[in-house]
Amino acid sequence: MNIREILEFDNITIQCHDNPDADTLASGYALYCYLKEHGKNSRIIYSGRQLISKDNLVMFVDNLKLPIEYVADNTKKIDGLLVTVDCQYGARNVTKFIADEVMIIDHHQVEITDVKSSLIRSNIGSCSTIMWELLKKENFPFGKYEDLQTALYYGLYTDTSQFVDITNPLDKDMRDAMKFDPVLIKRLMNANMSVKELEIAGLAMIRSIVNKQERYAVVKSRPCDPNILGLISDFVLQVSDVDICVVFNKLDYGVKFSVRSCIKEAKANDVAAFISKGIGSGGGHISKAGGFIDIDEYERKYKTTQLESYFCDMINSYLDSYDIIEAQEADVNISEFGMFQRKEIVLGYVKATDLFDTGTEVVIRTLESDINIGVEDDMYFMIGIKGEVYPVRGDAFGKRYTPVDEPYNMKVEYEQKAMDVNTGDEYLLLRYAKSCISKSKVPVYAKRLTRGVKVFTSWDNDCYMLGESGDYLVISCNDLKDMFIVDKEIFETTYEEYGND
Ligand SMILES: [Mn+2]
Repeated sequence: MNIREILEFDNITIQCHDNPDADTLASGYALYCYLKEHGKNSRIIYSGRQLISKDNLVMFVDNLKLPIEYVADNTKKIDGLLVTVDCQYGARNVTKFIADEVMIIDHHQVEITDVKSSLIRSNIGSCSTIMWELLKKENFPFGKYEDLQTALYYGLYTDTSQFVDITNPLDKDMRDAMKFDPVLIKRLMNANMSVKELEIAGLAMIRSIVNKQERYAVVKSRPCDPNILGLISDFVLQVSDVDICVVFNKLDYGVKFSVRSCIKEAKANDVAAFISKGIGSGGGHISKAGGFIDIDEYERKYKTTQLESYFCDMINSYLDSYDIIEAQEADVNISEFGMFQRKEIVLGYVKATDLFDTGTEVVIRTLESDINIGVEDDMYFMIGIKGEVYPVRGDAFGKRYTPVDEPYNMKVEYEQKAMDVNTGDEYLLLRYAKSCISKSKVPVYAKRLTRGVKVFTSWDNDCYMLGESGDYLVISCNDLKDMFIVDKEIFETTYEEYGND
């Protein structure tokens, strides 16, 4: 779907989901501004049983002068094009209007498949982010629309529990690019909770389940704005018997949950991914994360199991599923390992000082994560076969790789970039990357994991590397303390049995 298609219509109606939130309002407003810029008139509507009443949303609509209309009667046909934003035409959470043509722009799980003009990107944190990218591609003059930047920023903020649940780099790009009104954003952030939600939070905490033995808590809340879940879990994590906390509630379209962890043996984002595996999505940061469970998938798999028991079972199972290895102290039985060597593979590289001065603080953004690093002389940014980027320092580059004078190309979902933290200058790494061939025939010990493992490596004792069953534990033959996890797919394409020429 191309956003330009919309310009072919003369009558355009933008519809937000019922009981609108900031993300659907901001997305609708973005499309409205785009059409206005192209001299088109459009209207933004919503329907459903309730008028917008939450303080932060009323403030949002009033301050940004959002031209939104409430349409209670859905029996009148809509002339021209109807675009549903942050929701899917025909889905439960949006009142259905009959229209000549229909289009969908959304970021939830795909629910509706019979609308041809659909752009649904389920791995993006907010629909505001999708709108931002669509408009950016059309060279939309964001500078002329400061209110819109504030709206999109707040749309992402509320949809990702205050940026905590962000996993996609595109969301980070939007967050970093918006020149928002700090005074309004601060007021909105402090009008987050209604008195009713304060009560809901209090009641939820009274009924929390605490497992003192395993040191976790599970809290069920009545329906409320999803970001209230994060506030409750921040609070409950401060209980001395609690190291991991999960707070959840059931909404019309699924179960939202928030995860907090204060121990290095369990990353909150891993716990969130574990809980939602196969039936939803979850992720975020090491200490704060969140996720979503699709209620239909859940019921198909777990029938009538109470959600409280499900969450407790999943946390117990998570805590049981991984062995923990401290590389510094580990005494590994090498006889269970095979000997392997790296194959000659082509990788990409960029010499860091070709882009930045020595000492520059840089963030490298990839699909997987943000890496903060200080540029050193003789530092190279390596681009691996799955698009991962990692630094190689000192003389290691010359020892391990032979440069070839060819550009390096690969297909990626998100183009990795390096950004100067202070100036904001950014470089898409693939545009500068050249090829090199790994020449290491140095043997390593490796073993296929039959169970999950968390390895605290000798160079990072605070943050484990996670290995699932099927991945490989690799140990340097020269240094038995030098051990790490290699992803199954990467291992099988980049390693071979030792002695193979
Ligand atoms: Mn949304």
